[in-house]
Amino acid sequence: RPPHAPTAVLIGAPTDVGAGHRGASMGPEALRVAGLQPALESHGLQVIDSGNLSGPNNPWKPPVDGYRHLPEVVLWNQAVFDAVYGELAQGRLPILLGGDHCLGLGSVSAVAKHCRETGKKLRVLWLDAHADFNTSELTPSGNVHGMPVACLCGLGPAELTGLGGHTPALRPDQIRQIGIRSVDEGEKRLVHEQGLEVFDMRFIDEHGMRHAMVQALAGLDDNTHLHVSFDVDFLDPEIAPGVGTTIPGGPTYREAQLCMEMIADSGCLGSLDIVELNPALDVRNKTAVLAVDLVESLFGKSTLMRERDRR
Ligand code: EXY
Ligand code: MN
Ligand code: MN
Ligand code: MN
Repeated sequence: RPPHAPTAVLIGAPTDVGAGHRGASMGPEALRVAGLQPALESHGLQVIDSGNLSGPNNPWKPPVDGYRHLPEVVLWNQAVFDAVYGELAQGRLPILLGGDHCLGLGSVSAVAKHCRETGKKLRVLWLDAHADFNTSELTPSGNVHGMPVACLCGLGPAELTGLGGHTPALRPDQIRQIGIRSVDEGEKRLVHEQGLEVFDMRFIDEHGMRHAMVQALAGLDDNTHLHVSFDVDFLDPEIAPGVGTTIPGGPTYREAQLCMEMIADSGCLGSLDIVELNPALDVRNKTAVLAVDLVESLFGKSTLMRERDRR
């Protein structure tokens, strides 16, 4: 690692308040048990584990006005926002350990505010089986983990869209979605309407992960902050069963590794979410171990040489 590599900080957010299954609240501990910190340290990275944030319990109630647990979702996201923003302000690289993907809202809102204040460009890579672009009108479930990208683009309740004091937190052209293969009907229309750039599994089948990533990373420069929001259900359920919403036909082990390796090669990674890991549905913590393995690649572990040294 270059000597100026920032210190990474693990931030646990043990909640499943935005999910449709219980158990993602155990994600942070499963990632620790799988050895996330020593794995990153073995690649020369400095890592601090700041422990877990706290927030309300999951009331496990039906939707109200199209949202399940909106007040609790707001409180958790405020805690995540404050923690992620605080670490970025200190020049550290925050790694959010979810928790379900509703927390991407707090995390990305903090990154967006940091970038506005420091004059950095922002690119968000959303690695997911789902587009997470529902609204209270479109959602089939009311689960807010299906809505964070829409909220970040300003479509959602003011308590969530205004988390960082600037609505919208993101423009759709700052986002690239990768691995998508499950989008609800109304959600699909909204994704097209908003012009999100989506590298879905059909694209990856036809053109390959390499080409998808070349395009998703196009235009990055030294002044770009790259945020990766890694929903573990991005991965094929054959290799990653420990998630609440398995969707078949996801990236294989090597496709996922290549995705991470190419992000590492960009040299722009500035923050990361690891979300939706559900140890209650896992098999001997193997999905957590796989997530750690992939995150090592994201931070520069590679079998032989990095792309820039290859030439
Ligand atoms: N689209 C479905 C919904 O909105 O209920 C499923 C969303 C699952 C979201 C997951 C975690 O990325
Ligand atoms: Mn910074
Ligand atoms: Mn997601
Ligand atoms: Mn997902």
